[in-house]
Amino acid sequence: MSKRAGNVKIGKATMPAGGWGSLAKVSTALLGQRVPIKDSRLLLKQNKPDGFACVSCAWAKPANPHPFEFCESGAKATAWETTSKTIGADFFDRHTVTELEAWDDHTLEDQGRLTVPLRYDPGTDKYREIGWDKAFAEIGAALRSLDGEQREQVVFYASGRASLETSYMYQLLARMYGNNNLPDSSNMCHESTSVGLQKTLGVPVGTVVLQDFEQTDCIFFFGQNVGTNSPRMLHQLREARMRGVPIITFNPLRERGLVSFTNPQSPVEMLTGHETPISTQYLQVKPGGDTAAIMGLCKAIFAFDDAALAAGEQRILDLAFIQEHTHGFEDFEAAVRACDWPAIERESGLARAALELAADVYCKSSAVMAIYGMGLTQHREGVQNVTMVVNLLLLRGNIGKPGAGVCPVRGHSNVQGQRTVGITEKPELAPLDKLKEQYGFEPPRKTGMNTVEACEAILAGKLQAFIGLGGNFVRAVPERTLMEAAWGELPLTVQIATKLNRNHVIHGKASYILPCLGRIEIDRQRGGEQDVTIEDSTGCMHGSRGRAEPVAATLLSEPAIVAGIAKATLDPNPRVDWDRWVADYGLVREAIAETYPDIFHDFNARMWTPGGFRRPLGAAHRVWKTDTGKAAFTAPSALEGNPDLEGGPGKLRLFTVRSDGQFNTTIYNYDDHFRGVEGSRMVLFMARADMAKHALAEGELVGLRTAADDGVERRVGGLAVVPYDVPEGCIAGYYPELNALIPLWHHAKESKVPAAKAIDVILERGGRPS
Ligand SMILES: Nc1nc2c(c(=O)[nH]1)N[C@H]1C(S)=C(S)[C@@H](COP(=O)(O)OP(=O)(O)OC[C@H]3O[C@@H](n4cnc5c(=O)[nH]c(N)nc54)[C@H](O)[C@@H]3O)O[C@H]1N2
Ligand SMILES: Nc1nc2c(c(=O)[nH]1)N[C@H]1C(S)=C(S)[C@@H](COP(=O)(O)OP(=O)(O)OC[C@H]3O[C@@H](n4cnc5c(=O)[nH]c(N)nc54)[C@H](O)[C@@H]3O)O[C@H]1N2
Ligand SMILES: [Mo]
Repeated sequence: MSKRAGNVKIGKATMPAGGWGSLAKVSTALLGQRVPIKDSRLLLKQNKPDGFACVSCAWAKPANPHPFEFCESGAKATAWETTSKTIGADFFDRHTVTELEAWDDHTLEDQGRLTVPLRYDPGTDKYREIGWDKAFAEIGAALRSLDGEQREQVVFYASGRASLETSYMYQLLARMYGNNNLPDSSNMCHESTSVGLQKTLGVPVGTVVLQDFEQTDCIFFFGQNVGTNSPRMLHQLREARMRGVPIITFNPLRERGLVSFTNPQSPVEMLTGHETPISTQYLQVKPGGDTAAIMGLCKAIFAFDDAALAAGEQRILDLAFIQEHTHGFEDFEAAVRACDWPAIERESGLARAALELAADVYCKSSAVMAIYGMGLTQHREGVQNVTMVVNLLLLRGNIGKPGAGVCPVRGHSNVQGQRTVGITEKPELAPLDKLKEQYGFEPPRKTGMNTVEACEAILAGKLQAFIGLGGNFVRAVPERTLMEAAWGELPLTVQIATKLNRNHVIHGKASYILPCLGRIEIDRQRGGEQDVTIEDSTGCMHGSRGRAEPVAATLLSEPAIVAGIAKATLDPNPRVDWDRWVADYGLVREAIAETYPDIFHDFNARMWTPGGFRRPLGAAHRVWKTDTGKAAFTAPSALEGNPDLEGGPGKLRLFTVRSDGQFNTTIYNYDDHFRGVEGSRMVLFMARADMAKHALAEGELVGLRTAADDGVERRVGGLAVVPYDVPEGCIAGYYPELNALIPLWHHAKESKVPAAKAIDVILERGGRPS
C-alpha cells in the first residue's frame, strides 16, 4: 500500500508565480481530494470578512479583499481539509500500526479525515475505536496519577493552527495542571523573531501593516519564498513594483516567485502572460551569510555618510532619530567600521560592489521595509540575523513611520496568535498574576520546555506524556532517527488531529488520537453555530466562520476536546465552567479580553472588523518597551552563521526548503512546479560547478552524511542531483525528508530554533565520501 515517490523528472519551471497557470491546477487539487462540488464555492469565502480564515499561511487579510482572496497554496489547503475521504475504525482494523509505519507521509494523510477517537491496542498492534467519554476519562486518570514533579514532565505542544479561543483554553489547562511546558511550532520557526525584536524594539512581532505597502519606497526581502509560502503577498509586492518601488532580495536560491509574477486578477496579464518582474536586485547570499551581508550594507552606508559629511551635504544617517530613539549606536558603529570587506565578501558570498549598490538604493529611499522568513531565523545566529535587520532599519529611522518597518512573515495561520494568548514556555511572557486573580489558582512560575528541550527530555527518557494540539512533532523536529526510536518509550501520547500522520504511527506506550473539526467546518454547539478568531502576521485579529458541513458527525471541536481533557484531569474550579465555554465561544473571548484588556478589549464586538483589529504595538509609534526605553542597536558577535559545524574542503552547506506541493509535513504531491521538479522530493539542488567538481551527472543518486564529530551517524541516501542556480558549495533539499541530518544541538543560540538552513554535510556515493 505504501506509495513510493516515482522517478524524478526535471524540467523547466514554466509556471508563472501566482498566475492562472497555477490557479488552473486548483480544480485538479479539489478533484483529487473528492471535495463536494458545492464546497468548491467555499473558496470565495476564504479570507473574507464574513468567511473563514485560510488554514494555510498567516499573511494579512485585507479589509477590501480581491474577489478571489486566495492563492493556489490556500486552495490546496482548503481542498485537503474539506475532502470527503474519511477513515474510521474499519480502516484501523485492516492495518496494523507496524504496517502503517512503512507508508510515506503523503499516503498516510491522503487516506482522508480521521473520524473517531482511537486508542492504541498493543495486543493487536492496532488503533481501536474508543468512545469520547472513555478516552477523556482514561487520559484524565493517567495525567491525574502523576505527582507534582512528574507533572513537570508532561508537554502540551501546539502546532500554530488552532484558534485564539482553543489556544487560550489549552494554556490554561497546562498551567492549572502544573507546568509551563507549552512549546509551539513557533519554537522551530519565528522564535528568533520573538526574541530578537523584543530585545531591540520591545515588541515580539512585526510592525508593518498592509497600508505600509502602499507607502513604502523600498523593500529589502530576506530568506522568504513568497511564491510558495505566502503567495497572497505577491499582490502587495506587485503593486509596489508597479509604483516603481525597488525590491532587493537576499536568497541563495533563485526563487521563481521572487523573480516575476503574473496577476490572476488582471485579465490582460492573464491573456498575454505578461509578468511583473519582482526583484530589482537579486543577491544570492550564502546560507548563514545574512549577518555579513547586512554588515556590508551598513559599512557602505557609513561610507556614504562620511562622504556626505566631508562634502558638507545632508547626512545619510538619521542622526536626530538615532539620538532621540536609540541606544547602543556607538558600539554598533565601531563594530561595523572594524569589520573588513574581505571578511564580509567571504562570509556573505557577495561582492562588495553589489552590496554598495543595494546600500545606495537604501540611502535614496525615505521609507524602507524589511521582510523576512525562515532564511534568517533558522540559523545558529538566527537571532543575530534578526537584530541585524533592525540595525539596518534604525540607521535611517525606518521603524515607526508610514511605509517603513519590519515584516517577519509568519507560517501557520494562527502561530502568532497562540503566543499572544499565552501559549509560551516562558513564564515572563504570560500574565501569570492576572491568571491567578482571574481564576484563583497558583500558576506555575518555572520556565517550561521549548521544542528542543522537549526533544532532549524525550531522548533522556524523562517525559511522562506528550499532548499535541495539532502538528506532526516527530516529523518536524531535528534528529529524526534518535527521536523516532525514543518516542516509543513515552508512557502517554495524545494527538488532537485532523489527519493521520507519522506522529500517530510513531506513538507512545499508551496512545490516543482525538479527531477534531477543522476551521473550515461549521462548528455547532449548544449555544448555536460558533465562530473563532485568529491573529495574522501583521498583528491584526480576525473572526472566522466555518462554512462546510463537518465531514463526520462524530468529530468534536478543538475547544470541546481541550475542555474534555481539562474536566477529566483538573480538580473542579468554580471560576472555569468548561461546558459553558464550549457552548458559547463568546464567553472564552470575554475571558481573553479580561486577561489581556489592552489587546482584546471589546473582543466580541470587534472581531469582525474588516481587515481585522490591530493589537497595540508600541514600536509602530516609536514607543520602545525595552530595558532602556529606546530601540537597541546590537553589535554582532560573529560574522559566520555556522561556527559549530565547520565548513571546509569536501563539505557542502545544506539548507532545507519547502515546495508548493507541501504544507510543512503534509505532502500534497511530489511536484515542485516553481523549481521544475516532478515526481520526487528526494532531490538535491546543486550548482553546476559543484556537479562538475564531484563528477556528478544530472539525476545521479547520492547520499549525504552530516559533518559532526559527536558520535551520532546521520545519513540520508537516494537523493537525485538537480542542477540549480545556487551558490557554489551550497546545496538545497526538502524539509521534512532531510531532517534526519540535523543534530538536535544545532540550533539558534538564544531562541533554540533548529538551524535547518545551514547544515554542513559530506556527499557520499555508494556509501563512500565522493
Ligand atoms: N505552500 C506552503 N505554504 C507555507 C508552508 C508550506 O510548507 N507550504 N509553511 C508555512 C510555515 S509554518 C512557514 S514558517 C512559512 C515558511 O516560509 P519561508 O520562510 O519562505 O520558508 P522556507 O520554504 O523554509 O524558505 C525559506 C527561503 O529562505 C531561503 N534561504 C535559505 N537559507 C537562507 C539564508 O541563509 N539566507 C537567506 N537570505 N535566505 C535563505 C530559501 O532559499 C527559501 O527561499 O510558510 C508557511 N506557508
Ligand atoms: N528541516 C526543517 N525542519 C523544519 C522546518 C524547516 O524549514 N526545515 N520548518 C519548521 C517550521 S517553520 C514549522 S512551523 C514546523 C511545523 O511543525 P508542525 O506544525 O508540528 O507540523 P505540520 O506539518 O504543520 O502538522 C500537520 C498536521 O497537523 C494536523 N492538523 C492539520 N490541521 C489541523 C487542525 O485544524 N487541528 C488540529 N488539531 N490538527 C490539525 C494534521 O494531522 C497534520 O498531519 O516544522 C519545522 N521543521
Ligand atoms: Mo513555521
